[in-house]
Amino acid sequence: RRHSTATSTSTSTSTRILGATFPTDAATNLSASVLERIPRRLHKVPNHPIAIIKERIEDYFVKTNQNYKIVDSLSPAVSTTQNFDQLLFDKDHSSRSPSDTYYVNKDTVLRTHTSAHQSEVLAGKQSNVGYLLTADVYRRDEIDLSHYPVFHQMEGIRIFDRKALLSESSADTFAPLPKGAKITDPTGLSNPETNPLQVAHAQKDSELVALHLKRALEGLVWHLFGSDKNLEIRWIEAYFPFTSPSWEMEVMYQGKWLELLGCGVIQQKILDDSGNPDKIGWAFGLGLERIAMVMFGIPDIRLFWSQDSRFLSQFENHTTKQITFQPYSKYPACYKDVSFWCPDGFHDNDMFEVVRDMAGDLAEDVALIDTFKNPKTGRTSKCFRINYRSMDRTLSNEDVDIIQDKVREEVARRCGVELRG
Ligand code: FA5
Ligand code: MG
Repeated sequence: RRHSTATSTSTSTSTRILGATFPTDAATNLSASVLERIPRRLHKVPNHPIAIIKERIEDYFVKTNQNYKIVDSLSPAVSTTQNFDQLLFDKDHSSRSPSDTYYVNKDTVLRTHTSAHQSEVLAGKQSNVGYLLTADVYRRDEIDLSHYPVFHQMEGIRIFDRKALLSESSADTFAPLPKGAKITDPTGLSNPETNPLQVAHAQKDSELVALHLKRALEGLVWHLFGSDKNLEIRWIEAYFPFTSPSWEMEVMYQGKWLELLGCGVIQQKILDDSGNPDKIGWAFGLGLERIAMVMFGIPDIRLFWSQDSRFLSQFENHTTKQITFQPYSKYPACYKDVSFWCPDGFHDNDMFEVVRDMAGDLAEDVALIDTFKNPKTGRTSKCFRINYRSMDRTLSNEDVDIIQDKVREEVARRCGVELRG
């Protein structure tokens, strides 16, 4: 595995992340393009669309109960114990794979979700009702208009005293939903086969918590999108190792169902292990980019990282007017293909990462357009099409050729592929 050497704060034996030093080892798979994003903390940049959505969600929850604790400054470097084990992920769960997760070293990862902080914040007890935690999260993933290796999540947790569940849960004040609100929920409050209650929970307690959770999140969506009279939302069953029962909420956006969040009743073991055996509660995790793209009509996830005032200035008056993003340009795109024979263990995400490092935000999309297996040798060849487009200038064919050559060289060097043609 390669080491991170590309920022001034990294050497081949250690990496600095927000002032802390971590030794690197054979598990390290950080890339320069990802390390550069860590100090940006878009959720704390005034008038940035990610920060605007964060504040609107915080306002809503603090109105339902003023005791939520706000957390938004934790480092993204967390232990594998925090990111996976404390959340009851199996030892061989696929999201632990280095093709999906950035490893700082074998024991430390860049958090893949805000849930990584559940045990530590719950053990801290600074708030006895719950918290709202916003952070940048990191995943090795595909490249297109709605996927980026760094994005932002908000995690919400609400816990109740098990003995006072009824009174504590009814003390929260939810704004009524508008008449005619279009909400579809075929999932109910649990399903013994596909979405079970926990053995640790009485049915009526789990149902009360689930009802409170769904009511809180339906109210949230109407708080955020209430001016859209055609808004439609639906609930579907989901699975997470750290909640049961679990759900996802989707909204209808541009003719398709788009997943906004995952949620559920917190696994009692997590509350027990963090010193809260007398509590019961719910958790949700939502994607802030997803909401901002729907709410402001932002068409491309790369735009959130733009420092161009033609992007940022459009959000300055957000408290006084409703904002619809006006695209300021769509410069021409240029695509280039690269084909190669894959070695054993090659993962498409390894290729995507090379493109991120060599092309940065000039890569708009990378698509696998052809796979061929040679019947005689058993070797597999893949062809990827990289679509290049700048958000602020026209790229010349020569500019793109230079980047494409670097991509070819680097995918051969790092991934050990054999280039064709
Ligand atoms: C999680 O990350 C869970 N931790 C959520 C959770 C928290 C469930 C607490 C239960 C209790 P998931 O991987 O589905 O789940 O991501 C949650 C949300 O993050 C998604 O619904 C989506 O809005 C957003 N999201 C996920 N992947 C991406 C991505 N590549 N780009 C942008 N947003 C994403
Ligand atoms: Mg999901």
